[in-house]
Amino acid sequence: MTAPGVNLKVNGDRLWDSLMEMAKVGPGIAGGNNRQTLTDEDAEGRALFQSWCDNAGMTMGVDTMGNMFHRREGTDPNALPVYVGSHLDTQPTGGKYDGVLGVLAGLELVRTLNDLDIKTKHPIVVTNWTNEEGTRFAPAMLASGVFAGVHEESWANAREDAKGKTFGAELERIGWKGDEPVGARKMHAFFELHIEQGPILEAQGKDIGVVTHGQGLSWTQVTITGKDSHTGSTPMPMRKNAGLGMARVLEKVEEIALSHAPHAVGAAGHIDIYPNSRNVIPGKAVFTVDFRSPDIDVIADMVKQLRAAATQICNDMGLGVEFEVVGGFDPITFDEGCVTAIRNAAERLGYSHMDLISGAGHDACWINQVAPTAMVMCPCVGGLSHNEAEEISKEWAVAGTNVLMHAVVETAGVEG
Ligand code: HGY
Ligand code: MN
Ligand code: MN
Repeated sequence: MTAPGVNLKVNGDRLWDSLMEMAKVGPGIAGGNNRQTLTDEDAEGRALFQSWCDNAGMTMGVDTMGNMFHRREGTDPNALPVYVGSHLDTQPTGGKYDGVLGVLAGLELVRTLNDLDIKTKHPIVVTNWTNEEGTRFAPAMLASGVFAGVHEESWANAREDAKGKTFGAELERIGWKGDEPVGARKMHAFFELHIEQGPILEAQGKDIGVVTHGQGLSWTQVTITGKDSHTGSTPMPMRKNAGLGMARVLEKVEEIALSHAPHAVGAAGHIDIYPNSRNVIPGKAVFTVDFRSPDIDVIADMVKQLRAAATQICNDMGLGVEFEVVGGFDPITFDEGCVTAIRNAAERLGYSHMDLISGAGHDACWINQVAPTAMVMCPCVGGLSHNEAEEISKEWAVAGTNVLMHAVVETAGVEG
C-alpha cells in the first residue's frame, strides 16, 4: 500500500485535551489515576470514550468480555479491518497515559482522517481491551488473552478480586458485558501505541520506539504457612513466622534476577500478610513473584531457582509452602511487516527512533498470536510508570500518534 504524505499529522491539542479529560475520570490521590477495571470509574471512562467515538461517526460493538470495538468504515466493507488500541483501565496508583494514550491516539487518528475526508480501503477499528492491568483480577491482559484463545472465557469470568467478587459478575454489574462472541472478530493487522514505561528512549534521546519484541513474564503466587502466635510471649525458637519466611524468599528473588543480569528482572509487587495484626506472629504470607526476560530459558531457570530456594527456606524454618502459576506469557516477536510500517513511518516523519524490546506486557503481546501485530512506543519522563507521577510530553504523545496513524493508514490503504 502507498504511504501517506508527510503532511498527514494529527491535531495535537485535541489529543492532549482528550487525555486530560479522560484523566479526570477515576482520579488518584497524587495527580494520576485509580480507574481499576470493572469499577464504576471504569464504566464512566468507557461511556466517555464511547461518546467521543459516536461523535466521530464510528459504530460500536462489545464482546462478552467487555472489549470495546469502534469501527470507521472503509471503502471495501468486506476487507478485514485494521485494529488499533490499548486499554483504559489503570493501576490503583496509575498514571494518566499507560494504556490511555494508545486508545485515545486511535480515536485521534480517526478524527484526523474525518477532518481531511481521507478514506481507507480497509475499515479501521479503535479498541479498548478489558482488564489489561490484571491488578484487580489476575492475570494481566485477561480479556485480550481470551480474545486470542489463550484463556478459557469461563475461567476468566470466575477470576476473583481481593473481596471475592468475580470478573463476570462485575462486568454484568457495570453493564458492559456485550453480546459479540469474544474472539470472533478477524483482523487484517493490529497496532498499539504505548508509553515505554522504562528509561531507554529518554536516555537515548529518541522520540519513537519501534518495538520488535516483547519480553516474557511469569507470575508465581507463593503461599507460606506458619502459626499465628503472640509476639510477646512466644519464645523465639518456638515461632513459625511466615512473614520472616517471606522476607528471606524475597531476598532470594532479588539474587535470582541479578544472577541473570542484565536481561532479567524480578520482584514481588503483591504481598498479603495474615492476620496483619501488630502483636501477632504472621501465620500466613501470600505474595506473587514477577519474573521477566526476553529469553524463555532464563524465565524457566528463575522460576526453578525460586521454587528450590523457597522450599529449602521453609523446610529449614518448619514452614509450609505452596506455589501457583497465576499468569505468564512467552517472549514474543512482532510481525516484520507491521514493524517495518512503523519504522518507515518514523523515518518518513523525521522522528528519531530506535528498535526496542518491550519490558512491560501489553494486549498486543496476545493479539500477536491471532493477527499481524506491532507496537510504537514513546518515552516517559524518567522511565517512570505504574506511579501517579507518570509523565510524558505533548510532543512525545503527538509524535507517537503520528507514527501510529501513518502505519495504520499505510496498512489500511488510502483510497481516492
Ligand atoms: O504487567 C505488565 O507488564 C502490564 O503493565 N500489565
Ligand atoms: Mn499498559
Ligand atoms: Mn500498566
